[in-house]
Amino acid sequence: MPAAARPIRGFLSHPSVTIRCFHRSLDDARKRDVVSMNTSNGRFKLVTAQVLDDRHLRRLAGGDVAAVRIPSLLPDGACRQTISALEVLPRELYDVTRVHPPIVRFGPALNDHRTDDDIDPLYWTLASSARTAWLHAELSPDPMRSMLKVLSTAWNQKVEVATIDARPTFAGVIREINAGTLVHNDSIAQELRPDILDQQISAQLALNVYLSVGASGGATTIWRRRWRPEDEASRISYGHKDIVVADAQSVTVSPAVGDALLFNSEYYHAVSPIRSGRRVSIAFFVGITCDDQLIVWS
Ligand SMILES: O=C(O)CCC(=O)C(=O)O
Repeated sequence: MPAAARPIRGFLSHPSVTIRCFHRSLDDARKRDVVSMNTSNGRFKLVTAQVLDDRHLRRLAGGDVAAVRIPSLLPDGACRQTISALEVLPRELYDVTRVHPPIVRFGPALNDHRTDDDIDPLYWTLASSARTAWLHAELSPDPMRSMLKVLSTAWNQKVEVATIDARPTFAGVIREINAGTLVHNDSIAQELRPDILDQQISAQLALNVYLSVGASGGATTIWRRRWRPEDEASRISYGHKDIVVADAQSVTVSPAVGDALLFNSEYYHAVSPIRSGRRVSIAFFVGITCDDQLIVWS
C-alpha cells in the first residue's frame, strides 16, 4: 500500500525500475458486486483459482493476468476471530501527511519508515513488537500461516521473510481501508531503492485476504498500466489522479470475506470507499527473486 509523496531517493536514477534480473522471463468502474473486465483482448483478466499454482504467480509477474482470486482461503470464523484480536493489537495510522483518507493498520510498513537512504531505526522496534503481539494473539488458525502455506504449496518451496542487512522485515499488516485509496502502485524498488532488500526481486505482487468487507463499495480495481516517469505530473500524495489510468484496461473485483486476492502491485490499483461497515484485510507483498524464491514483507 501507499507509496510516498516525496521524491524518492534512487527513483530517477533508476528509470528502469521495472526490474532487474529478467532471465525469463474510474471511478464508475469500481462498483460493488461487480466483477468487471474492461479488456479488449481477453488477456488481462481475473482468474479464480481453487488451487493456486506457480503458473498463476508467474503470469501475474509477467502481467498476463490482472489478479488471481482464491475463494474462501480463510473460514468466516477465522476472519471474525482475527477482527476481534485486532481490538487488542497495537494499531497506528499511516503517516497522515501523505496517506489521506487515513488508514489504520496493525504492523509497520517499510514504505512508511524510509529515510533518505535507509530505514528509520524505529521500524525495527515496531517490527519486533508487532511480531510479539501477533504471537500473543494466538490465533488458530493463524491467517498468516494459511497465506504462507498457499504460497509455499504453489511454489513447492518454503517462503522466506525478506531481510535487510540480515534482519527480518515485518510481513502481515492488517489494514482498515474504509474510505478507499488513491490510484497508486507499490514498488519497493521505486519507494526505497532497488537494492534495499538482501534478496534481489524480479517482480512484486500483493496478497490481500479480506477479514471483513463493507456493506457496499470496497471493490479493488487493477489497471494494466505500470508507472512511467511522466506520471509524476499527475501525482497526488502517495498516488495519482485518475487520469493516469484513463485509457488503461482494468479489472474490478469485489472480494468476499475470507477471499484472497493476488495482483501485481507494480500495476496501478485502487480501492473504492465503502458506505457502511468495515473493510479489513491482512496483507503482504510477495517478491519473486532472481533465483526463483518467494519472499514476503509489508
Ligand atoms: O485492499 C485491497 O484490495 C488492495 C489494497 C492496496 O491498495 C494494496 O495492497 O496496495
